[in-house]
Amino acid sequence: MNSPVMQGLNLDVPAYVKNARLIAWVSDMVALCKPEQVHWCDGSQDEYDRFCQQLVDAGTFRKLDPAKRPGSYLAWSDPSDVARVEDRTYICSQRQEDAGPTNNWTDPAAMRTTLQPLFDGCMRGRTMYVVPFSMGPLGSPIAHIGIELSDSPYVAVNMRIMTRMGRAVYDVLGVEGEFVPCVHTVGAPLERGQKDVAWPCNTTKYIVHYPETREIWSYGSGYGGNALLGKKCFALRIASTMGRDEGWLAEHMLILGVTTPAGKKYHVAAAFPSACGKTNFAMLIPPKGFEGWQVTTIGDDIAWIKPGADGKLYAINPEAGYFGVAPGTNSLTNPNCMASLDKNVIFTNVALTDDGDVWWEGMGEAPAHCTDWQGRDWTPEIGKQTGAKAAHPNARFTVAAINNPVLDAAWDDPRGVPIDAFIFGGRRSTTVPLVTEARDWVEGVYMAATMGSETTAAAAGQQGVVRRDPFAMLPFTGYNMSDYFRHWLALGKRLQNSGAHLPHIYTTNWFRKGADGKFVWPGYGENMRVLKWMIDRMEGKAQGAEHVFGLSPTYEELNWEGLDFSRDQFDTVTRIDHAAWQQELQLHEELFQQLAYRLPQELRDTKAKIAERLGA
Ligand code: SAT
Ligand code: MN
Repeated sequence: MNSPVMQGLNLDVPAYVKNARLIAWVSDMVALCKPEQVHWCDGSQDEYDRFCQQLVDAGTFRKLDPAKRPGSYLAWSDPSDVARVEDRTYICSQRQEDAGPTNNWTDPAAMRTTLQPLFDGCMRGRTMYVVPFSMGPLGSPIAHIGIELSDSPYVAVNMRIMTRMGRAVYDVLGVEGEFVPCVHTVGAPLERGQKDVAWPCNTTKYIVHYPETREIWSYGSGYGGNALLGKKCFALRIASTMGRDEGWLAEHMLILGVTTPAGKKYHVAAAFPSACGKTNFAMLIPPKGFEGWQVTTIGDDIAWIKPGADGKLYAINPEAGYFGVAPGTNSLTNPNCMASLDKNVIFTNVALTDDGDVWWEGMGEAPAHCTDWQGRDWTPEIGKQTGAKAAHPNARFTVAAINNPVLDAAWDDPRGVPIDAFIFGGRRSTTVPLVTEARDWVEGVYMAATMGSETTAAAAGQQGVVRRDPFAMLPFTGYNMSDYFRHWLALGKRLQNSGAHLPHIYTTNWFRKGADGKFVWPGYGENMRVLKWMIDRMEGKAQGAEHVFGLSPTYEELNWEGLDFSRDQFDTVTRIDHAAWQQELQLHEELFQQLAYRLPQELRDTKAKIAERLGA
């Protein structure tokens, strides 16, 4: 009745905002969500500091010890709001077949009807933050603009780290520029005089995408990819449909640069499922035996890739920061990451030490006492007895890319970097060898399409179950998965026909286990050995050995200097067990049946060839 809007809430549009479509949309959303006020974010340091102080005052943030973690904060979420909610994530295309069998689909009109009453008044008593952001270097031909309206200041400060956020976006947007509208609410309106909680959210959650109109509507969660809408929602689900329509790729890939001792530089884009060490691989430190090699980071999670005029594929990192998994990160597994976290970090759901710093499982020696992510006393003894973790397994850090000591000089280059190879990495304790090179583009697409993975903590639900995760994009492809495979095949064909030299395609599996149930491959920096073999292949220095579905290195072809890894161990991580592969092909068949509608014939043919070789 007495909502500020009805009283004529002044939108207070800053003079530098000139986009009529944007102003009209904000005005509509204000009328719908009925916030108490509107704040147009300028992205300044001063604004960031004020928001952080406000979050401290509200009990959402704790300021960490300024000597130990300068400029850093810790947030603990509601225990029910700790990860992406895939079963509440929707692709609402006009036709169900355009969402395909791997996405939750609802008719867009029906979904709008469902969401309307939820969003009506959802921001009452709160501020609506208008967050302008560029995914990718400002003004890059590969970049795109989004505007997120959110009632969460936690989202506003995280978006400032994760994207190029602020005033300059409006200069690029101009009067007529295009943007992806993203509306986010925690779904917890405040009645007059009602006291807020530290982590407002709602038990009802909806993460909704309308691919045709390129809109994102998110309701009820304040966590990660549910709420930072530039990330999985825009940069993968919506962008993948933009890429399908416009002839480019939006992929769940890190991008790294490798410089050889001879000074030659390669760029690799690698897809791994969430929480499978992408950040570690992107910041890899070459081990002993690799003097003169250097790995530099362009991105750690998402790549936007467009064909250039020269027929090469150019990639940018649409993000400007890292939202990485904290547990397991330490100065042995990822020293560069630890160095990145020494200042100006937002931690979420890690433990608080008694001296005002943070701790998580796998960081190093446990403190004698700390406060766990739910605010309870935690000691190693309590952990042992109750199994309680000090940090949530999906606890995260948010940090700017510029904190990374091995940030690539071209990470912010609007032209992007030319991709020489793609890597698709599954997480499998059996069957899939350490590394395989596809003999051609179609075989590579087949490998990526049939990738399997054991599930991780990045999504709510059961962990450790094998599911097919094509291209590590199962939760992120915003349209029909078979059409997505077609898109990859068509792009390859188009580039090949134009005479371009296509990137090599590899699959890796760092996660094979031995009879004792332990990982056999040491991983982390040692992955450099595999990376070097790939480069040797590109330089024609390694032959590899062909097998039923590709080509893998011989023991002799890897540089073992500085690592004690026996021929037997190598055999354990590379052996191709024909019986296991017969079963694996059964699982590929199950996937192909699920995706039968519009599944490209080339993939069926490739499978038939593998089956034939296996049978022979
Ligand atoms: O989607 S999140 O950014 O919350 C985490 C992930 O899946 O990598
Ligand atoms: Mn990810």
